[in-house]
Amino acid sequence: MPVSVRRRALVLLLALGAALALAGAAYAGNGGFAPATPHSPNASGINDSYKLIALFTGIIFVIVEGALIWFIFRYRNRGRPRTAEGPQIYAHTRLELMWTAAPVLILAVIAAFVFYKLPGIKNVPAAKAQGGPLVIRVEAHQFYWQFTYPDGATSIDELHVPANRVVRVDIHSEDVDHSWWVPELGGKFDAIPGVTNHTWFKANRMGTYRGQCGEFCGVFHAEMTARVVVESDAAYRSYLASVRDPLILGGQEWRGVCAKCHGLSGRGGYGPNIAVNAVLVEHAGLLRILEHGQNQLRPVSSYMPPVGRGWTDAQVKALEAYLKTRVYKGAPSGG
Ligand code: HEC
Ligand SMILES: [Cu+2]
Repeated sequence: MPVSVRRRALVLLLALGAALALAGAAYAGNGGFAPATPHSPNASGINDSYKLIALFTGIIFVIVEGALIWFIFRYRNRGRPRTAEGPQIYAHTRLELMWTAAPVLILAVIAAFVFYKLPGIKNVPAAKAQGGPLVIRVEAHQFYWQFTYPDGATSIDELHVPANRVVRVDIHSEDVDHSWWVPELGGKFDAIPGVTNHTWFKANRMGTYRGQCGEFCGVFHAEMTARVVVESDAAYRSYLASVRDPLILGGQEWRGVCAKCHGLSGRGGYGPNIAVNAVLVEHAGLLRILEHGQNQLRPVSSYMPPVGRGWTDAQVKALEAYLKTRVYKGAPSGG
């Protein structure tokens, strides 16, 4: 191949590569370069800090890369021999002072701004007028989120809260490390066994906010999505009443916990077909699997975690009610 053709092919390849690399960003929201639009004061604080840092780094990027390109053209070779020495320039005191002081000033501005914003991001507001924050216990499990409300009700993978209410989120893990993250409602917080982390939010707009486990936690990590549904006070209260119904809660448990591995109808997927397995309707056996997992196949090629560790009686009963009526397809034993 002649050199010019080879060079053109290289340029074309690089352009294609760049187009591919940027395509994903272009299709994402916000042009893919900015964080999700915040809908909670703490998320706004994070977003403001991001913007300030992006402003400085953006300006520095343009200046440095602009100078680089300018120098490449302005001082190009022009047929001089490779060994020709350029002019030796040194000691421009004012310039040297400027490029020493400017970065120090920029870093000081960024640090001051972030420390000024930090309390508003980190500290849970007292919310005295609302009778204190609404406290939600978030439990991370392989591979679902469990939410416990102040009245003891639980829901799986879907958290409901009233709009404009300060919500304190207490984050735990029952097995391995996970990470709680709903970008529109604030930062990312690790869920670590034996440790309780706290964050908060106050959603200023009704709607559904999507979250995702932010820490690789096993085979079905990608299925560990959360939805935060922000709604009116009345809708929130009726939701709390609805998950008291064992079939509603049981359905959430089936879809959010078991079906991710065993398939929606229980006919198998990553886990075996269990639709006809009598363990589903046998209290002691089911309880043992929920608490200890199930790993009999040797060598262990597939793994069932102890998915029901820490479940309350009401939760186990709800699952049993659902399994009995909606999942189990075995012949009735007739006693
Ligand atoms: C992370 C994937 C995963 C999840 C989640 C999961 N299972 Fe399993 N399950 C498995 C695998 C894999 C096996 C086979 C394990 C083995 O025997 O080695 C299994 C086995 C079983 C068995 C067969 C037990 C036996 O002795 O034949 C039952 C019943 C069962 N699971 C029920 C459930 C129920 C109920 C849930 C929800 C509460 C659930 N599983 C959640 C992966 C999963
Ligand atoms: Cu996880």
